[in-house]
Amino acid sequence: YLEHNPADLARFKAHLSRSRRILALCGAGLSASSGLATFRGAGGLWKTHDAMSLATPQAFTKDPSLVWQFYSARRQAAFSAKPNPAHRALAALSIKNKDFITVTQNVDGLSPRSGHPAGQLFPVHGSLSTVKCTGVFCNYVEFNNFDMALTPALAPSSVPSAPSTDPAAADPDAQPPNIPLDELPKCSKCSSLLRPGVVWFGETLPKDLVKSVNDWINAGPIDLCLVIGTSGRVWPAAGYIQRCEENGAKVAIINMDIWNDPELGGVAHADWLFEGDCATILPEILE
Ligand code: BJW
Ligand code: ZN
Repeated sequence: YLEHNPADLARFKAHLSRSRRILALCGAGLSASSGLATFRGAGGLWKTHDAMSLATPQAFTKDPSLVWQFYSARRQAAFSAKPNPAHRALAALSIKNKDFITVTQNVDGLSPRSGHPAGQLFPVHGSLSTVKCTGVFCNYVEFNNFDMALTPALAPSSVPSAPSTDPAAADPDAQPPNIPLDELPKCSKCSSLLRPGVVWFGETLPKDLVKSVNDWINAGPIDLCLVIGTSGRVWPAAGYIQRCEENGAKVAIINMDIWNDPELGGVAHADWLFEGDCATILPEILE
């Protein structure tokens, strides 16, 4: 990997320079050096709650106050965060190569804000900057820019802080207050409860995006798949790695923690393993 095997880096760069069709699959590690917490491992806790268990329709039905406060804190954290050199390296490669697409599982909006061309970016788990109606017959979706608190009860001062990558900043005992249902965000069309415009476990990914990614994958041989800052455990996103390989792609994994995570998706097949912070590695290997 990077520091230890310069020959690998040279081989990677030679392959990259010959590559035309490239797919990057990104996860929370891409935004880690922007200060946003990942889901698994360090930083995967919000208050005493496991971030993964809050990202479900069941959690929202059971305790919408808790789940809204989690997402409100995440919205504020994402809005104040800045894109890092890894986002910018992907944006720059996209501008240079129109046959390069990025499938991101991240909902933080940092890739779009880094200047990543929209047509080459597929945020398959939705976005923190949209909210949608939970009403059965209402399809209301609203773009809601982050600096506006959704309701007074969710204003920054009333909401506990976002999950933090700094363990010292976390107060493990602090519990968020219980916000009454009628003080949570409501639909302006039908007054049902609004929810974050993200994809929870058990829900289908946005059909139009999935179709576009499938069409791109099926359009011909693929040269390279970059797996960046993701544990590769969540489907169907993780499946894109193998689908690229089946279409001929070589696989490069860029991850902080390759050796401590034996289950890391795709590792067994990878042609290159670059271990470290992708904000350092990507600008170096993609330049
Ligand atoms: C760094 C770094 C640095 C840190 N530099 N690296 C097939 C098999 C088994 C199960 C299923 C299957 N098909 C479907 C399922 C069920 C389920 C699933 O996948 N379950 C598995 C967990 C077993 N999938 C679904 O339910 C999906 N829907 C679906 O398939 O619909 C059809 C269907 C329905 C019902 C039944 C069957 C089919 C939907 C998945 C939605 C996931 N949603 C979330 C929440 C989004 C909203 C939010 O943000 O809150 O998406 S969950 C969470 O996980 C989030 C992430 O996008 C996603 C992936 O996590 P990610 O990004 O990989 O983060 P981490 O924390 O896991 O990893 C970070 C990595 O970065 C680590 O490796 C670090 O080492 C590394 N790192 N710092 C480089 N600086
Ligand atoms: Zn509605």
